[in-house]
Amino acid sequence: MADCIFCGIVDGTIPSEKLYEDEMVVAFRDIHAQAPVHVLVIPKEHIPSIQEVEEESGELLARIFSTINRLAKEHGLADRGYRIVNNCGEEGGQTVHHVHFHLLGGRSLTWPPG
Ligand code: IU
Repeated sequence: MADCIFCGIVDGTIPSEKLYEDEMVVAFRDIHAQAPVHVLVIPKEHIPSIQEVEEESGELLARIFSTINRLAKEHGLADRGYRIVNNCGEEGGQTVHHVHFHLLGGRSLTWPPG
C-alpha cells in the first residue's frame, strides 16, 4: 500500500535489517529497540491491524508464530523466555498501521506494561 512504511520495508524501498523473509512474512529489527532482542514480524500483505485478521488468515498466523518461534530459538531466548506483543489501535499504542508482532527478549521484562 502506498504511504505504508512497512509495505516499503517489504518491497525494499525502505531499508531495514531483515532477519527472515519468505513468501508470506518478513522479520526485521525494530529501529528503536526496547530490549536486546526486538524484532518485528509482519505479513507481506497490507493488513492494517489485528482486527482485520479473519479465520481465513489461519495459515498466515501460523507462519507468523512459527517465524517468531524460530527467531526466539536463534537468538537464544527459548530457555530464557520472551514476550510477543501486538498493539492494536490508538489506546493499544499502535503507531504503524500494518499489523505486526513484536518479539522482545534478552532481559527481564516487567509487567504490567505502561
Ligand atoms: P507499534 O506497535 O505500532 O507501536 O510499533 C511500531 C514499531 O515499529 C515501533 O517499535 C517502531 O520503533 C518500529 N519502527 C521500525 O522498526 N521502523 C520504522 O521505520 C518505523 C517504526 I516508522
